Amino acid sequence: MQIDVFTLFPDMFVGPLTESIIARAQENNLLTIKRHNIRDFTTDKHHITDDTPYGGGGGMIMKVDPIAAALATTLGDALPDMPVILLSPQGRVLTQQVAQELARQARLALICGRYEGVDERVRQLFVTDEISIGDYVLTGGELPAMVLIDVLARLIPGALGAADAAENDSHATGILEGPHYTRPATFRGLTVPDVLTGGHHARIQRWRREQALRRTWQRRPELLLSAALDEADKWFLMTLAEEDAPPP
Ligand code: 4GX
Repeated sequence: MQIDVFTLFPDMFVGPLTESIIARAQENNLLTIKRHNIRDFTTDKHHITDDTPYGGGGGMIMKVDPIAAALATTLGDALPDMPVILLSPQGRVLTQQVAQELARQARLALICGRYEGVDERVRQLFVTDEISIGDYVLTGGELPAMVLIDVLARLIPGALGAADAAENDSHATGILEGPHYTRPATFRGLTVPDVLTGGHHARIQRWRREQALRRTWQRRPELLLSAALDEADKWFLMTLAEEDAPPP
């Protein structure tokens, strides 16, 4: 997968994308991330990338012409038929399902806005999809772009180690994960549940499933409405409904 990022702050991407799984995916040529500084595509003496809004009011708007030049120069013939994603609070909210849909693409362009946003003609001419990482306000689209890259990177076949497969993730399965333990067996008087040290694989599997269902019922009950549940899951949830009151 190749991701072209258009930003006024390309250096922000260095740390998060040069460590761990994303670094390894790039070294193994599973992922290529190209950063483009929108300011490099200005043609005026002062390299201006923003301007005041028509109609007045506060704030600054990113100009369309540097963004247009950056996209045309960098993407060239690929531009008309590749996804161009604007990160913004007005976009559809990123979920694991949205990520799985985007992960099918071989190439993506991400536009990171700053200030009050971008001239509407950026959307009209270039943007094919608009994504929000959640309902809160950030200072720019760079962190959202990095979140999206991170989510996509671990969905690329071969990017994760054999141990962690993306299929078993919380949110890929539709419910939350339950508790995990590793050594030591006792820490500050807190012990590992006996079932996990008993070596009975089927019992361990069932216990983990029930812990996951209990945690989902307690913390995110709405997820259970769309989760894939079998008869055993439903029976277990019936017993929970009697003991634990769901949150308001
Ligand atoms: N999920 N922000 C973008 C400027 C902006 C506004 C409109 C383009 C269009 C955000 C989020 C987010 C703040 C990043 C406003 N750029 N982006 N920025 N939440 O809050 O994606």
